[in-house]
Amino acid sequence: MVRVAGCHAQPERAGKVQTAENRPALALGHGTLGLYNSRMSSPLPRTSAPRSSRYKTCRRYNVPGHAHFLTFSCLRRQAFLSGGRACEWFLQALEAARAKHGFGVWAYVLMPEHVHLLIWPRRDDYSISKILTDIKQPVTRAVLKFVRTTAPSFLGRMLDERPNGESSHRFWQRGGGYDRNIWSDHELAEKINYIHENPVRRGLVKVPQDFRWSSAAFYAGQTAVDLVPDVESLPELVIRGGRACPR
Ligand code: NI
Repeated sequence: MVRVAGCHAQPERAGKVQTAENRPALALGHGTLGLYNSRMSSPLPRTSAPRSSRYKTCRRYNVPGHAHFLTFSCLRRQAFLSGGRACEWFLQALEAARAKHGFGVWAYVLMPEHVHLLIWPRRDDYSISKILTDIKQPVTRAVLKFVRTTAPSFLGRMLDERPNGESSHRFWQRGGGYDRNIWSDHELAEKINYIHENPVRRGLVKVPQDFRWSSAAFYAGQTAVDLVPDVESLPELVIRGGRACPR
């Protein structure tokens, strides 16, 4: 079995190690605006030459035929995805991006403050950056429109003030997040199960399929789901008891 470090041990951007999702609860709640500003204000320049494999994992690799394990977070890892409304907007955006770019969605989970996606671009010529933009941008737009009209006080939590004085409202953490190419069936199965077990590890549900905002229920045999994953394009795996296993 190939051992793969958990995604949260990986950096979201060069120079900024994304810490575990069990970051103290205060990061998710109230009055935390700006808590991580000092941490985030001095990332290493992205233009620096690759010096380590750790850096390399942050690059966008557009390799035909390979699945991508993507992880990205809400601004300052706030729990913007803890409500159903934002999750529904996310899945609508994912559905639209899937249709536009022609990638398969193999697995996903929308955790309160971060997202894991396992996608498989079917076209030879694709751009993970463009795919991510088309997934994330509509969510930001929908949320901002909603917040501006119904809950303007929430705008402060979405305010991203940069060290250079510029500021904007963001739903997502700046940067592309974390992108890993999947090279083996073992790793593929491991990542699918890892994704689905996120909410269980967090204590949000007892079993993966009980979490509404993931593809686990479909893997467990339920078909009435918000977004049907493209499992038919997973030829090398078998699903046993809701878990993916290499053949
Ligand atoms: Ni996670």
